[in-house]
Amino acid sequence: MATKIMILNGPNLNFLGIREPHIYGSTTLKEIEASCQEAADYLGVSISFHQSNLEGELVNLIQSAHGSCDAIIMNPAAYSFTSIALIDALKIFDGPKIEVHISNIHARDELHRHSITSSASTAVICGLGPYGYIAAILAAVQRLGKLPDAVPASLHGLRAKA
Ligand code: CA2
Repeated sequence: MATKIMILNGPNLNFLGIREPHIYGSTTLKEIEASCQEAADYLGVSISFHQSNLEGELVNLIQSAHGSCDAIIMNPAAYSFTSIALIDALKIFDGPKIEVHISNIHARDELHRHSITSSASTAVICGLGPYGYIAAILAAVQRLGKLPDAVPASLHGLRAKA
């Protein structure tokens, strides 16, 4: 059966690329979804991509991943700093859970610095911009044992652009 990854996005991320581009860049959530789909197609895995402004809806989605998805990638946005409900829901899920933040939360102001949901995550990726989602897909597939630990043979000979 194909590997299934659920990608979740928390409150206000539907405004990515539209407001505050100096912090979050100019890429929209639709464009991030399209590049995640492209990466998933390339890897031969399937993704479902969601955004919700509602904490309970995110909890329901995490619960629905139990038994139906192999990994969860989540940008909990502001709920990163407040949500015990998301922590409890994440603990129910056995597979890899990768938390993503577009900005480097460690370099942000006091309010946006201390993610509590990361304690229930396998790994946290932050500060890479929208590429963080692609890095998270690769990491989730690797954690599931479906990509090698080292540089895959298919990348041997790959060179960065001059
Ligand atoms: O960097 C990230 O991905 C964040 O999770 C984004 C959250 C913020 O609270 C975290 O500290 C870091 C905020 C998402 C709000 O999204 C907006 C998008 C455009 C304009 C305004 C807010």
